[in-house]
Amino acid sequence: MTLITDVRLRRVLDSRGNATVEADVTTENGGFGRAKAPSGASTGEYEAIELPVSEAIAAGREHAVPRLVDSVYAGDQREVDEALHAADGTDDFSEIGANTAVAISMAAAKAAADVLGAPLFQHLGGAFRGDSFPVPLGNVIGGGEHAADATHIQEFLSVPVGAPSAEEAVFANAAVHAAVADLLDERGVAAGKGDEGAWAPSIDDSEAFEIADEATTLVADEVGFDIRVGLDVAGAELYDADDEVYRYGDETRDKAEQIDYIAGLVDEYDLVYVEDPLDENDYDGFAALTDRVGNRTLICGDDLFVTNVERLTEGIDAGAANSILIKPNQIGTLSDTVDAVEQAVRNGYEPVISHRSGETEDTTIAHLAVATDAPYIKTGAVGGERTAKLNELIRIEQNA
Ligand code: 2PG
Ligand code: MG
Repeated sequence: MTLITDVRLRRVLDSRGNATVEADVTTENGGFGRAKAPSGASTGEYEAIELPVSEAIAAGREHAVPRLVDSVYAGDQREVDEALHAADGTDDFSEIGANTAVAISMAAAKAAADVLGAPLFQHLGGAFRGDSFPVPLGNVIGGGEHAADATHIQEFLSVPVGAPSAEEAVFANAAVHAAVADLLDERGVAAGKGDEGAWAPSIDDSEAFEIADEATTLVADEVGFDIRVGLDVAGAELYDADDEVYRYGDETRDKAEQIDYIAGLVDEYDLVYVEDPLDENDYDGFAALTDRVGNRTLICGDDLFVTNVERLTEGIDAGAANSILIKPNQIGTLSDTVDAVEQAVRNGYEPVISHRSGETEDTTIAHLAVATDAPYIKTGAVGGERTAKLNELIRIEQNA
């Protein structure tokens, strides 16, 4: 009843003004799903390959569409995703592009949900979920690859761990974002915004810590629940492999110093979450840091694991990290994405469903986070392509 009858691919805009792939999947009985691929800036070395959009669309039309139309059921997500793998024939989607693959994979899921008359999260496995909701990680100050002349650490995140509902958590992050603006203003610091809508002032990381700490404390007092600070260090972007040091402008830290530095920050700022504190090849470093502070904070692998079950399994064996960032376009299909979530949960790793710095109004990740009962979702604090997901989370919470 969900046989795919048509797949259309087109070029549309993303939040950075770049082209991205949009897929429309139509099924018999009038099912329709539309999805768009996001795009990273601080991409991991081991991610599935994003092809230039025109190439990805041409290859998708030539190889993937004929395998799907009139032969695959949109409701059988594994069959859809196997067809995408077969159409591609490589292990990193370098033939049809992970951007085309992920857009079709997500659009098929939406078309199947449409035929069934169910919300996407239910179709994706949410029928037996409890009533907990993912806590949104809101990027409030940032730099790195997402903004020029701003902080070295890529993201300072507001984490409303004590929020009684997704709705209150979403508004708390927006309030922290506004409080940061006031604090910057008081200090006479001008700031534009980075790719994800976070403030991107030209201040050093220590000042950003002070401001993030103060803003979260101020808002926590106002709203009456706990809001903590988290980070995405994006360590691979700071790492200079030739000299084996992490570069923070003129300052450098070797591996041992980097581990000490991060462990010190966890204690000083009571950090609840630290993503990619070390380079994407450094399983040992991740393991050493997890051993030191993993009992009191999440150490999350993004570029380290790239939503890839094999890399995650290597990390589990090494004791590296205790959390994984989950980005469907890093691996190319929803089936591979859910496999990574399940492998994480089986091994006590917390999955964090995430946006990319280049986004669209697509809301699939909000449904994925709810469907998989993920404890966290990282999808910004403000900005239309970010609020699309946050508002969808509020609607899902209210069964609207
Ligand atoms: C990250 C992401 C999203 P990008 O590093 O976690 O915040 O950034 O999409 O640029 O990889
Ligand atoms: Mg990251």
